[in-house]
Amino acid sequence: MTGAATDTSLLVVTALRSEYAALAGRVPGARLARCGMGPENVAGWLDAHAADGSDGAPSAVVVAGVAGGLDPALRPGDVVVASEVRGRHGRAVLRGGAPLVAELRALGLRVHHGPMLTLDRVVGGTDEREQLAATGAVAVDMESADVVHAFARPGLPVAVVRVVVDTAAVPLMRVATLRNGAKALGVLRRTGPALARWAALAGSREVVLAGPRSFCAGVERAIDIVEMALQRFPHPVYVRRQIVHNAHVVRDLETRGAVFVDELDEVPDETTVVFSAHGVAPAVRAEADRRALNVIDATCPLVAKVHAEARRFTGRGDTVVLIGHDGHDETEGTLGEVPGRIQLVESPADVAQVQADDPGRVSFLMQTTLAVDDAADTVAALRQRFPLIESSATDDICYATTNRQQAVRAIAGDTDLVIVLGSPNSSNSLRLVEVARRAGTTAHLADDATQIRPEWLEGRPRIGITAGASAPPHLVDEVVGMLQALGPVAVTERVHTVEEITFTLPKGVSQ
Ligand code: 2E4
Ligand code: SF4
Repeated sequence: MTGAATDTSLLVVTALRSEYAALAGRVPGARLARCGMGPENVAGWLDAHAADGSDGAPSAVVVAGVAGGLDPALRPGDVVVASEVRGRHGRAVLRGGAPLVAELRALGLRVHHGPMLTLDRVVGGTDEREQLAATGAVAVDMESADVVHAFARPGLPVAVVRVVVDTAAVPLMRVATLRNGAKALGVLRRTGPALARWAALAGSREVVLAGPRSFCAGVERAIDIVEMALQRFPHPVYVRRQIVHNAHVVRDLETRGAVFVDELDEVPDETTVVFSAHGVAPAVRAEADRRALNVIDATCPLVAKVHAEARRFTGRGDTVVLIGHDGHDETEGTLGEVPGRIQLVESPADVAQVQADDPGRVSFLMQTTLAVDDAADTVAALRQRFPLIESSATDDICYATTNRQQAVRAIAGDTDLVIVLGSPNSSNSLRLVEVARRAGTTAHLADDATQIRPEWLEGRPRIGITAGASAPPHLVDEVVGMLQALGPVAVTERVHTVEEITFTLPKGVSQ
């Protein structure tokens, strides 16, 4: 149970008098402390108010105050929630702070989640800031790592929240710093209630992982293709559309030299372009040929199968219906296979609009990532109107979509909340949320742990987790790690189906 929800004994540790004043009376139910500035004062405070619990054991600890910005993206007034602290005791990862990021962003604050560095001095010049930023630290303070070290124990949630005062662009000792100091303290004041809401999450939970979840064979192949293209061909390697609909996958490949574009007119001549897993219309291939681009096709073979059916059905003169979502990359590619010859229906209500010259010669295709139950309703409506309608011998909704939906349905009934990891433009991830909700559970989509709102978790001790076919598995581990940092967690996995499918790579990269 999330037992600490009402009797929270959150300890908020501040260093400066002004930080203390900013939060006094603004963190409901919390005990506020002032440890003084710098490691020596922290050590003295720890001795006097032992972190061993003799002063009253806290159920959660937040180190809160102001900081100096290192990452050039930071501006005065931005909030940093530390993903880890680095100091004289080494490095401590703070997984439990992630929901604070979501909560503070919901207040309209600019929030960064990254490593915080603790030094025993104030960082001065631009050069030093640049050197420290190069280590990956986003901000610097003088107390956090020491306080975190003193309170490090399993199951005790600890977070660090700092508001940026000075940056490389606006260093200390400028008149502007006074203004920015006041601004930062104003922001710090606003964080108070969120700190209390976060601390109320301390407690034990059960986690049920749905199996299968996360990457399918088509996504693994598509990512492998981009990675191999990055190894084999000059940079940048262009990718038309998101290789798969996941922000983490795209960002990771961007850092390694991939450039994502919407259309081929953004791709320079004589360069390499990868087509995304969702498939492309023949007109796009023709354009790439005409431009003599080095094309590598990452279309999933199961999407390519639907394109082949589109050619076969239209080729024999059928009226062809595609069940899919308007505007989706895959739908666009399949419709473009035989332009003007395929009619899109999104739901049973659309079936009445289908125009067929010969009702005895109608066939249908499907987008590979539909909700199986929704699609069945639309197929039933089509069959009612066209009793002789045909489809391919094998399902168009792919094995990975079907398996993930069955697996999430299997855990939904035994959980109070299902978290689906995936990006908002990922059709199959969105369908997992819908399937879980239809099974009677609260369900939310999150790109990663920093999008999980404390209110989702409140009063919900049994948490199901799954991930869309385009969401990397490490995101699931990070959410489990976040929950473990909030209290004891019993993790089980319920495997509905074991997947063994793999796809071979296309010629352009495999030789
Ligand atoms: C290609 C086909 O189609 P969806 O939006 O679910 O794509 P995503 O990239 O999220 O998942 C992989 C994928 C790719 C699914 N079907
Ligand atoms: Fe291919 Fe299915 Fe994965 Fe889409 S979800 S990439 S169709 S295996």
